[in-house]
Amino acid sequence: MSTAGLDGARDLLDAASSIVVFTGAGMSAESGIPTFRDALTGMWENHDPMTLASPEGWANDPDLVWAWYADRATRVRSVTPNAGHLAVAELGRRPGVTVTVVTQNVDDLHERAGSVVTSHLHGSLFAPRCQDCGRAESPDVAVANPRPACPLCGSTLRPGVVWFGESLPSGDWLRAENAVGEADLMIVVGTTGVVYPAAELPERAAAAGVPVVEVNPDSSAVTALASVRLAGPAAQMLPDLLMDRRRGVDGR
Ligand code: BJW
Ligand code: ZN
Repeated sequence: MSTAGLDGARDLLDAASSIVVFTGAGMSAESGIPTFRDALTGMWENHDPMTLASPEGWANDPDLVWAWYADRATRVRSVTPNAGHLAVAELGRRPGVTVTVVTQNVDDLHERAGSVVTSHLHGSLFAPRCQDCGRAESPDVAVANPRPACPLCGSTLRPGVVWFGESLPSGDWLRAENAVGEADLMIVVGTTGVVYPAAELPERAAAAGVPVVEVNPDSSAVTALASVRLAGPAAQMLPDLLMDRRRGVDGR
């Protein structure tokens, strides 16, 4: 690991042609979405997100768990992408580079900033489905509380997210694995890097000799794998990383 900073990261970016941007909750923090491990705010502060985000939590109290997700979906709808999301989208429009966005986040802020998201590894707040027949419901249903019954079979709808112990959506996972296998640079933004199998992705890149740039104000499990760490918030560091380095000199 080194801390060569912005110059080192820009050199890696200039040399790269196939970039995976792998994001976690810190990516959306400056949009006003609490990170997963900071999620104990307001009326939810007496609840453990690790319990709410589990099949056991759902089985114990689906009304409570649904209300938590409806509240989070409502909050996401009320905020906007931050400068970090916009920088990732801009990177995706750069000629000569392929950018694959792989996110653990269940919000839609990358899409609303203009990125195509290749993998939502942990699902989406806006993809409720029937827990029995699997019928997909409209995104608007995600903010309804109490939850309506499945119009097809009358059973219970559930949030379209991936809980602990559940498998990741296979297409999303395969596309992420393939992109990492072909990448020559990985940018990891705002994740503690402890939830598997997602956390394998930067491990695989580093093991294959692919440079990893980490953007995170705090150190994480990714830090030891990173060639460069940009120790700051995503909404500041990502636009700085993409800025033409001459701009700082000649003011263009
Ligand atoms: C900033 C910032 C700023 C702040 N700018 N940065 C033992 C060993 C290994 C694995 C396991 C194990 N025991 C069990 C497992 C498997 C388990 C797992 O990994 N557990 C670990 C916790 C140990 N994994 C699973 O169960 C997965 N499925 C699976 O393995 O299937 C196979 C299987 C089947 C059957 C049985 C067993 C296995 C599924 C994992 C699903 C994770 N789901 C969640 C909830 C999604 C829905 C919801 O949102 O409610 O996904 S958990 C939660 O963690 C969420 C996140 O996507 C994920 C990762 O969190 P993330 O993004 O890292 O966020 P934070 O909050 O932790 O960190 C924020 C970071 O941002 C920090 O670093 C800050 O510093 C930084 N930051 N501000 C930049 N402005
Ligand atoms: Zn149904």
